[in-house]
Amino acid sequence: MYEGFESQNFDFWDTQFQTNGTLAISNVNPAAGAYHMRATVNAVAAQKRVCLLKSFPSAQLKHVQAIIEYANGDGASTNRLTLLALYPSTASDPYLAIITMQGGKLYVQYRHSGGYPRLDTGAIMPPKTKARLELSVKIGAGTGEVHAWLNGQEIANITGVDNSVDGQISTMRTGAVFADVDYPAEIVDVDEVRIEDAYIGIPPLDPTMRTLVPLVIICTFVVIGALSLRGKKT
Ligand SMILES: [Ca+2]
Repeated sequence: MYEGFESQNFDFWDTQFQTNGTLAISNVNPAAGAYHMRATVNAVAAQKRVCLLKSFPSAQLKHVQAIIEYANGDGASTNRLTLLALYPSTASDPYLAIITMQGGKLYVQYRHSGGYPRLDTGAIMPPKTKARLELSVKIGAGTGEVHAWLNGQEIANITGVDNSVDGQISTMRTGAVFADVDYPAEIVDVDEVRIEDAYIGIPPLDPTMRTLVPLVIICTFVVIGALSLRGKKT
């Protein structure tokens, strides 16, 4: 499944969370095409959830990716901003895996054996910079896996995961999936969302544009050809 927001609506998505913030279609600096999603997070002392949720048929293995940019960050670095997440079918809030930015660094937190261990990936995702984030979860009772990538580089490779207690993978979320109580005002831009059954690496940008452009070129030549034929007859 692919979503590039070129339809200028949220029809692709199942749920919009706008707790202490707003979601909008924006044409300011998209990653590809002309439009993207902009989550604006308000500077209030409360938890924030300003994100989109997509459901899909439950699966043992799922891979999601998006091109994401955040504007400000949190200088104090004590507050977390979750940008990409996969959830199970039997519980709506406890996640299977999330990619979280804190103080410009990326962390992966995941369901494992009744808890939620947190991995410091050591990877840096600076503000005002587009980053392709990818997250992959495989369900298993001790054979599960969690992987994450930043701009094509694998930053988390976690195996031996016990994450089967909550059921299969059935939804994903992106945007400001979660921001802590004291997280400051923020803007999160999301484009080029892909939900796949396996790792696909870095695909070309905006497949809708790639089919449109050759079509426009072909049509232009047909029209020019028709006009020149008409010109010869007279
Ligand atoms: Ca787009």
